Formats: sequence, C-alpha cells, structure tokens
Amino acid sequence: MPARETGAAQSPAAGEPDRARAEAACLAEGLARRDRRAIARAISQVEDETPIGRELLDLIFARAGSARRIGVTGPPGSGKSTLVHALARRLRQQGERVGVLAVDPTSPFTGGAILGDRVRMPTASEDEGFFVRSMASRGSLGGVASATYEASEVLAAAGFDWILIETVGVGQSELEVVELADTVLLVLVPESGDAVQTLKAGIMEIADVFVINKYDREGGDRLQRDIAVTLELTHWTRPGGWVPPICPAVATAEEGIEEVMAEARAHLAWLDGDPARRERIRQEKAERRLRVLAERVLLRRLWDGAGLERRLAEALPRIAAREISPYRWLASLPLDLAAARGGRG
Ligand SMILES: Nc1nc2c(ncn2[C@@H]2O[C@H](COP(=O)(O)OP(=O)(O)O)[C@@H](O)[C@H]2O)c(=O)[nH]1
Ligand SMILES: [Mg+2]
Repeated sequence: MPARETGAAQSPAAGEPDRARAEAACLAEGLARRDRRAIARAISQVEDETPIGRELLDLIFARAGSARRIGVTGPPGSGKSTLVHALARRLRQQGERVGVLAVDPTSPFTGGAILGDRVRMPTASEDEGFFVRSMASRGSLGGVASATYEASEVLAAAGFDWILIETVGVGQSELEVVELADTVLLVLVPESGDAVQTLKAGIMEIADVFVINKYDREGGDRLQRDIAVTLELTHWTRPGGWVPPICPAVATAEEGIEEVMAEARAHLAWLDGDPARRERIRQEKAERRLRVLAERVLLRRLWDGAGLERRLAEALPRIAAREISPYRWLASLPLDLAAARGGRG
C-alpha cells in the first residue's frame, strides 16, 4: 500500500509519455537542422512504432506537407533501383534535396554500390542533400514495410524536396504506393509481356507515368505501342482525366531520364492546376490512410486483447491432429473490443 503512494512507484509509468515527448521534440529539432543521425534515428523510431516515433509523427505533421513523393514500382528486375538513382542524380544536379526509400525485400539497397560505377551515387556522407534508406519488411500484422509512409513524413520534415519511393510491384504493395505517392511511375520492360496482360492484372491502373525501361533491348517499341493502344481502347484515364504518358528509357545509360522527370513534373503540375481536384485527391488519400491506420490499431488491439498468440499456439497441435476444426476455434475467440480492453490491462 505505501508503495502506491510514493512517487517512485508511479513515476516510471507516469514519466514515460513525458520522456517520449521530450525525446521526440529533440528528434524533431534534429530534423529541422537536417541532422543525418537524427533522420536515421527518427526513421527507426517510426519504423519500430515506438512511443517516441508516434509523438514525433504528431509533432512534424504540420510541416511535412511540401515534399514531392514519387512512387516507383514495377516487376522485380525491371530497373527500378537504377532508375531511382538516375532520377536522384538528375535532381541533385538541379540542386534539389532527394531522399530515397526502398521497399524491396528482394534487393536491399546498399546506397549505390549495388549499381556498379555507371550510376553510382555519392554515399550519404559525401552529399548532405541525398539520403537513402532501405525499409525492412514486416511480419504478418504490418504487411510489407507498412511504415514507409511514416518514413516519408520524416524525410519531408527534414527538408527533402523530393522523396523517391521504390516498391517492388507485387500484389498489395502496388496499391500502397498509390496511397503514399503523389505520382506513380510504373516501370515495365520489353520482356514484361504484352500490355493487355498487365492491364488484366490490374497493374496498369496505378500508373501516372509509364516508363518502358531497357529500351535498348528488343521489343520496346512494340510494348510502347501495345500500351498506347490499350490505353486508347479502354479510354483509360486516371481519376480526374490524366492520361498517363509513356516514356522509353535506358536507366543504365541514363537515357530518357530527363523526359521521365519532365512527365512526373507535368503530372504534379496537373495535380496542382485545379485546387478543388487537388483537395479532393488529398482527402481521398487521407481517408484511405486513416482507414489503414485505424485498422492497424484495431487489429493489434484485438489480436493482443484476445491473447491470440497464446491461443494460436495452444490450438495448433489440436487443429493439426483434427481434434478441433479451425472454424470452431475461430468461433471461440473473444473478438470484441471489451475483451480487447480487458486483455490489455
Ligand atoms: N539493358 C539494360 N539493363 C538495365 C537497364 N536498367 C537496369 N538494368 C539492369 O537490370 C538489372 C536490374 O536492375 P535493378 O535496378 O536492380 O532492378 P529492380 O529490381 O527493378 O530495382 C540490373 O542488372 C541493371 O543493371 C536498362 O535500361 N537496360
Ligand atoms: Mg530494386
């Protein structure tokens, strides 16, 4: 009893939010100074979803709005990393500050070394206007690198003008990149197969700009024609009437990069051109974002609150032995918010 009344017993719990707030404020200040170590640490905090990370995201929210976010997606091996580096180089030459986030579990970024000498970027320590971060992929609850949006917020708050986000175009991640980018570049290669197949797979729909990379190879012109015809046949436009342009490129030789950048800028200008439409698109993205965040919180609370890890471990042997069915097991779970609240205490 007496222990409850002393400050010492209460201070760890009571002091925790204060400490997180103070550390977040310190990190936010580091971001404002564009301090590289603060940037790296801040991304780790948001990636790990720590209390400091959450406080930080709240603190920087108001001033993370001005960066341009370009998503670069497409099949593995299509040249996304090469293209991202070529674009980053071009932007750096124009004096723009560039942050890169790479969400590709199949080929982790190594800051340029991966690309050999031709498209080598200065390393982080050589160029303060360039920052590369490879995002870790996540376990079952988070999806692939679900903190990418949050990391882009950190980079935006650290004054990067452009944030290039590379995601490997497989399943869900394509849809995610639409939500976190202003402009999506879809990188296809002649060997991607015909455009109609790609359209059927629902991938073409996410493109604001098509990049036909590896145009030095056989079949680039045919793919370009196929995409153009497919766009025409389907009268395809992005919501709001944007017709995605098609840019040939040879990323390794830095050919066509200027044109890709020009089309990305044109798309951004188009977004800005109509304030009402821009507002609507922003709200749509914000809504999807909020739903994702809310679902994530709900899922975690329910999962933890229902003690699902433990129940799963207990049930697995019996389900495997067909003693109980998965359906009965599911029906037995205490999946309601009251249970979740009770379980958290
Ligand atoms: N021939 C050719 N090869 C390219 C081109 N762009 C990238 N590559 C090569 O394609 C391979 C995959 O590139 P990478 O950028 O890692 O692809 P990612 O998996 O989409 O990020 C590498 O060996 C690159 O050098 C291009 O325009 N032409
Ligand atoms: Mg890559």
